[in-house]
Amino acid sequence: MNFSIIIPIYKEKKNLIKLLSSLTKVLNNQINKYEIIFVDDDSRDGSIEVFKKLKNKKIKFLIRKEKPRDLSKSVVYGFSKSKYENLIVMDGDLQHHPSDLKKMMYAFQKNNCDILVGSRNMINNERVNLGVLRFYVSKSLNSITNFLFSLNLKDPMSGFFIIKKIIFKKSKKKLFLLGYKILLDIILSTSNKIIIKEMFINFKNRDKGFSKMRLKIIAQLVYFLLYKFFFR
Ligand SMILES: Nc1nc2c(ncn2[C@@H]2O[C@H](COP(=O)(O)OP(=O)(O)OP(=O)(O)O)[C@@H](O)[C@H]2O)c(=O)[nH]1
Ligand SMILES: [Mg+2]
Repeated sequence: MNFSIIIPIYKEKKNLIKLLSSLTKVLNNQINKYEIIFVDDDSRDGSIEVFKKLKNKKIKFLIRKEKPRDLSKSVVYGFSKSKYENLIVMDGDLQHHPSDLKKMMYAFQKNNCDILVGSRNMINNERVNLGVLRFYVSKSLNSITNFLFSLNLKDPMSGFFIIKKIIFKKSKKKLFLLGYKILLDIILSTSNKIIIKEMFINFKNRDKGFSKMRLKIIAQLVYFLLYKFFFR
């Protein structure tokens, strides 16, 4: 199997070297047809310098100049530049660990699913590693989402997943494309019946850099859920 790994980043310079080294280690041991595409929303924090020094042709660094910056649009931009048939999305701040990727790629292949979601464990606050308030807000939004759209997903808001490119292409016209929830956006925008599997992943606190999660992002999510509920 072949994979394009899309990593949206905004001011993540402090995490890039560590991420690249653990990610390439996992991938080189696992598959030979892969590429890693970083989509930087014009961070201007020196991230580009990290990539200029690399001589690995499998790693691409794209700068998205469009304003305002947006995570979903960055991911889709990365998708549009990808060359392989299976797409992986993960965060660039090491909260999603490359070691989980190995298990996820294996499960994706074995189950022959359309989407494999790396789910944070929302049953137990300790394991999921979110702050208490954020944990309960996320958990409530998950329940509301499952109820509104008749889904049964443990973590529909996850930013760590593998998807067949064909499924993304079929959903493309209907995408809402705003904010953080590109996985849910794709799931709600495809009219075909798709096979989704979930797998628990480790999710740890961010060590370096800073969170871009803001109240605005939650507001965008509520707007997105309402829009999809009424106009899907
Ligand atoms: N291209 C792009 N990437 C973004 C944008 N906002 C966040 N990101 C990246 O998307 C990933 C997730 O963003 P985070 O800020 O870590 O969000 P989060 O993981 O939900 O929040 P924390 O748990 O607080 O870190 C990281 O790799 C960010 O650098 C954006 O507007 N554009
Ligand atoms: Mg993060």
